[in-house]
Amino acid sequence: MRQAGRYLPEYRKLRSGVSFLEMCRDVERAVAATLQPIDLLGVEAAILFSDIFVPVTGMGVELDFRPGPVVAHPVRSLDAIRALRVPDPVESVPYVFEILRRLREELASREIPLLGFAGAPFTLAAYLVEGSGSKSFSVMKRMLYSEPRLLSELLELLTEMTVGYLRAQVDAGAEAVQLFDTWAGLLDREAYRRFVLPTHESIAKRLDRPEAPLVLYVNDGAHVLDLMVESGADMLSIDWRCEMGEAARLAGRRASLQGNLDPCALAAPPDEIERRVRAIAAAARPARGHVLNLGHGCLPDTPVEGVRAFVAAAKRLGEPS
Ligand code: 1CP
Repeated sequence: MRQAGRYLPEYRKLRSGVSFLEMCRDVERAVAATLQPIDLLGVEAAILFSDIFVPVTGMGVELDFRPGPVVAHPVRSLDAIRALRVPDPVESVPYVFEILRRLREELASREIPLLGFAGAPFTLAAYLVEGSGSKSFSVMKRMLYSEPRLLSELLELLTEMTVGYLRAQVDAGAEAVQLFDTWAGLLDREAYRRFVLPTHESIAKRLDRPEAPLVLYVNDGAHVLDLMVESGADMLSIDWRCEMGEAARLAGRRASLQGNLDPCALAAPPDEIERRVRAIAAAARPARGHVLNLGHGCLPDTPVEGVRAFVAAAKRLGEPS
């Protein structure tokens, strides 16, 4: 989840005077931003500071952040899709792998695991077709229903790119990788089965790095939890709307779970945060494994005190209540 970011005054200071993409390319600043939540909040894993759109810049797409991604020329035709390249990630975005190598050096002595990540093909396609974030992504959904083959071609290309990008992250030191499918939950089960599941299955199969587990997050995905299990991902990151007990029942021995406190619940008093953390952990007990986390990323107005209370409650989980 986005654990660095604008809710932290120290992040806003580090980010001042540069654009977001410049920050992602600046190895020193990106390493510092990754480490901030470890040092300031005591979280027990580090996630690479970058964005799901960084590798897309290497495909020949012109984009900017205002503050979310905005694509200069939305991709809506066969010609536009065929003009996209699947680059060698190490050549097109070398700084990502430099940041990972530097982080592994910094984190080794602290015994903090390092996560890499990528946007899932469907979510990247949604922004590329729509041109920016949207509530309903109706332009992308129009393509899905009126020109399904066009969308499939774009998804295949993005799947190819994502496999290479995640492999290169593991080779550079990522110890687990998380795939973020923020917008796949907009689809019904039939469309999800046709357009989303094959991309997850293909990535899980082709990543072929058994030493680095694949974590799959689908936002607003309560209606597709069983299809997330089908993907072959090692761990499912559960959206905050899902019932953890139900997820544990569906995943069985096939996948571990991560999640899933509502990030807005970080505004609650510390004892209420603790109560919720304990309820999530108890519901996850039957699961093959469980990593306590939020059920989506921190929002810019997240109270830092709430994040601290969450981390403290997590660390007290072994103790009696
Ligand atoms: O102005 C700023 O400083 C930029 C804010 C910001 C940050 C801190 C953006 C713009 N991206 C990020 C970092 C980021 N994004 C990480 C790094 C890990 C970390 O710092 O903890 C990760 C994993 C992401 C993932 C991401 N970006 C997703 C998938 C997960 C999710 O949150 O659903 C998505 C959809 C994006 C797109 C994006 N990038 C930034 C924003 C504001 C958005 C979403 C808004 C939109 O759709 O318009």
